[in-house]
Amino acid sequence: MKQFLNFIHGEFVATGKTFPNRAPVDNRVLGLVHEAGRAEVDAAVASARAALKGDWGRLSVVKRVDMLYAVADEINRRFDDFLQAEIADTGKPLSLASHIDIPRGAANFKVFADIIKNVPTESFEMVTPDGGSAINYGLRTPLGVIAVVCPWNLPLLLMTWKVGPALACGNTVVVKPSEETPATATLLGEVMNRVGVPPGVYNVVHGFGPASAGEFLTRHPDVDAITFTGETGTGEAIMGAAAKGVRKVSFELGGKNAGIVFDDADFDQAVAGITRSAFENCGQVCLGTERVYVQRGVFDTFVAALKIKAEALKVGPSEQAGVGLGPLISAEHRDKVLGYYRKAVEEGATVVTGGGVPAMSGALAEGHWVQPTIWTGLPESAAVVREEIFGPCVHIAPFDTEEEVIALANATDYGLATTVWTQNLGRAHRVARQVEVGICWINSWFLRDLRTAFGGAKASGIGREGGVHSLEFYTELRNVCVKL
Ligand code: NAD
Ligand code: 6OD
Repeated sequence: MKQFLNFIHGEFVATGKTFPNRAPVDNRVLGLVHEAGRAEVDAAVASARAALKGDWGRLSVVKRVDMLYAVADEINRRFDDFLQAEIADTGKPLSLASHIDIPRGAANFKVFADIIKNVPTESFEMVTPDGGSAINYGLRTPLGVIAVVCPWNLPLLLMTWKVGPALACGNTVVVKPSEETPATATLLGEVMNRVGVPPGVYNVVHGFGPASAGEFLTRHPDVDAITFTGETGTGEAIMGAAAKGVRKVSFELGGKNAGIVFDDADFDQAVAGITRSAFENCGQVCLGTERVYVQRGVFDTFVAALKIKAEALKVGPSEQAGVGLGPLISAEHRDKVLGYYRKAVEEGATVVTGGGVPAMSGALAEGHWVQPTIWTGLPESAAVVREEIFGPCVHIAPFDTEEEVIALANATDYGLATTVWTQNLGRAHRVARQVEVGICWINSWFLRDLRTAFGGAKASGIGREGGVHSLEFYTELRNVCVKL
């Protein structure tokens, strides 16, 4: 039986306590995860602290950058190992993991290595009271030991999105992957050792949130900052932990994202775009669209076209040719999503398509499958229109005017992302200015330039990462004033 071990001070560490890691496609046990207790979390944090004061802390930026390039190259050399680990843990289609998850896992190291090498700090010259002068310049110093707490939907991508810049800035990290997806974070430990990253720079502790590794780590007094991706409620708990010691936080949280389709949109492009934003990764993308608003003139044709697309999605295991939809991550999550499917009907929805569980044969019948689902006819107050479901489902409602749809899109506590479909340039810019979100895509979705600001407004997050914004979070900016 495969063992998923903690990675502490460059070594793989077993503990006396394990829990099973299950495959979403058929619920079989993939291996046993060794849960870290307080002792392992203490050891990981102490090792990370020591590395800051040791070889890693003394490394020049140029050498650090070379090492991060080597990490990226080694991920690419072991591409298939990462791919197999990720699809086993998540059940997502191989085509998706091989085009997005694993390449981004490598790119997250290269991009931030380039940014730390190339982005300057500020400098000001001043006249001093004695008529002389002084210069000021900014110096970026590492924050220290960073706790990185991750979700299960894009495990390698979202973890390295934080580990890449944290290490580029000279910090050390202790990662707590999701209990559902321990594999790729563990595998990255092998990569770190292979390319010579000093022990303690990258550590992994496995386990759950409350009363487990997640809480032990985020409450640890020797952790300097916490970067977290996950549910808004978990963010609230972690923020409470971070208050003790006034630690810095960066939060990427939940969403209830709107898709807006105007009647002047390129219709086929809009249908294809919303198909992706609603159903990719089986709807388990924080940026995904769960509320679609379509201008009344094209409403009926849009609903019919999206129905055809949803019904054409092939549901199946990762490696089967043509598969577009995998399972949900766990039995618990499937039950939650199916609970919303029932609630939609109770609240009076018209089920355009889906709403249940697809028939799967053999061992796959034990997997966590649900049908891609489209509803219409619900009021804005309905639970499935208000609450984040994180499944392959959308509610579609008609609208008449630009002002009306902006108000509808903004009528939520969340503020992560919006996708807007229109060929009217002026309208596109007007809407982008008024939607209360961190990311607004026009005629596109999940198109990523890693130099840009990424994060959520309102209950969808605190802070921005990406490009210089990551440097702002992962460093302490010191002003040095030199009297000349
Ligand atoms: P989650 O909040 O349940 O868990 C995320 C991580 O936090 C896991 O590693 C978990 O073990 C840990 N955790 C849970 N409770 C904790 C606690 N009290 N203290 C410390 N750690 C704790 O989220 P999830 O179910 O893994 O992921 C799905 C959620 O993540 C959705 O809400 C989704 O919108 C959100 N998400 C947001 C983004 C973004 O960029 N905004 C990206 C991906 C996912
Ligand atoms: O692309 C990224 O950098 C990113 N953080 C994506 C988040 C996706 C959420 O599920």
